[in-house]
Amino acid sequence: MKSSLFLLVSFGLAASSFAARPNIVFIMADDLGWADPGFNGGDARLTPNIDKLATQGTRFTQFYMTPVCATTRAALMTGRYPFRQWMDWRSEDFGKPDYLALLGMKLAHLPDGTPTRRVTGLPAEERTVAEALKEAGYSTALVGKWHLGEWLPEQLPMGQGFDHQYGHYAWGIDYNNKTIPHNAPAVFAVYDWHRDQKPVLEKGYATDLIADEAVRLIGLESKDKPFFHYIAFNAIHGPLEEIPRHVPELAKRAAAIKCLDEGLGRILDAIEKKGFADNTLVIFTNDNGGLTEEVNKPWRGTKNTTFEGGIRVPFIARWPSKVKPGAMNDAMINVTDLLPTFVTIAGGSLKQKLPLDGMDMSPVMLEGKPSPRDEIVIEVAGSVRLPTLRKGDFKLVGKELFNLASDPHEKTDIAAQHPEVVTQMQARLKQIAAERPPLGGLPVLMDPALPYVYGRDENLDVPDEIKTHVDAIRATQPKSYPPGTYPWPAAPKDGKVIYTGDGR
Ligand SMILES: [Ca+2]
Repeated sequence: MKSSLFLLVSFGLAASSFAARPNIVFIMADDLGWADPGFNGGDARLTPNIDKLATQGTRFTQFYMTPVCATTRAALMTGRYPFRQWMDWRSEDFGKPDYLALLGMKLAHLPDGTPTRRVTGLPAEERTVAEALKEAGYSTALVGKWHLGEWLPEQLPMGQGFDHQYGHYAWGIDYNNKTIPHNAPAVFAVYDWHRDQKPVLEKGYATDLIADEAVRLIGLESKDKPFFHYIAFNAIHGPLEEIPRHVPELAKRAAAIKCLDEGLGRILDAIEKKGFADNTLVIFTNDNGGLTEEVNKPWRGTKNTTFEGGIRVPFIARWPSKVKPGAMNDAMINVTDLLPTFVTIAGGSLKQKLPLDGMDMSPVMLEGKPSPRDEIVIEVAGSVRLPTLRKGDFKLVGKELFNLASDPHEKTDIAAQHPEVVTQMQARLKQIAAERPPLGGLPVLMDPALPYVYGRDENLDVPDEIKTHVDAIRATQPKSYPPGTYPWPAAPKDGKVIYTGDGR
């Protein structure tokens, strides 16, 4: 009696104060290919830490992100499909004439006639995973890339539930000089490196700095309060550069992967040293497929397509004694499922005004239960990519139908053999697309059209050293482009996109 009471009490204590509220460290790479980690056939010399993590946790082999950076981040933050906030469009697309033309829109102009970008971002009324975890008593931090709005304070990380912010707001930073070509309407450098939403001029390689900050923040945490750290490496998004410490052994892309892996290793060491490892859910994944089919082998497609190679990503979850080590699990999971899963694991509330598309996958991750999901809405009409729906084993990509059970590499279009399936899936996509809200007039314009620094308020008072830094970079940039040509890849057409540069 005495011993069973003791057991009950000690188990109850463990459940409520410790295991029930793990820290969550969510680490995401950018534009990594499916086949880049050693465990998926990549060069194992580049990814020893990623591969080691895989042996300590479960690899979820049917985890779906979205085809591009911003859409994945919107779905991750909200647990909702990105078309619901027009987040299937990226903020920078509203400064690109060729993208705007797809919406029947033209470039906006300031009163003085200067062409500029219409401001978009994740709407403030969305409840983010950071807000939900904060409500549940977690401290929250974003380290790295945001890409859900780069101008209005309410759309920046600290307006969306993060106690702390470090890194960049927009799509793809120069790893060393921390500027981004501001493609609205032309390409000029804008400074995009911030700590707690103040611009900071820092030397160093972005991947190393992101890892440094992640390590520093882990060092500041205690066992008294659970934490959610979202670590969004910009690696291995372009522009890729030579890394002095890896020259001449590694080419640019391989070096970027190696540095990412080194950063991950340092973060895991910090978690271990601080004694957090047993009570921390660590996830490593990637935001969308790589730029070429070669790096996404064996899947068809690339980033910015809805084929498997564009959306199916490596995903490892480690939580000692909770998530099975060294295992593989092919349960179907979507990025929208992360918010309800994290909030459930954290003992938080899923009651919210805006309905979730995501489902709680904690029974899948922790108990090996089957996935409750048999459908993923990948794209709907109004996106620049093909409307795409996964339903059971079937996947409709535009007009083509595939059976992923018998044809996982999407080689054979079977639409003609299954007209009734196509009709049903098209009807479902049409029904969901009707839930897309009106875009509205997007009346807020980026003013000035070419800021020194992203962040409307930050740009009001830019330190001179940053202005000098940006001016020096702009002096090296082209002043104009031939009429009708753009310094970014053309908008996707008929589901196809060709990457010629750094993966915008
Ligand atoms: Ca990306």
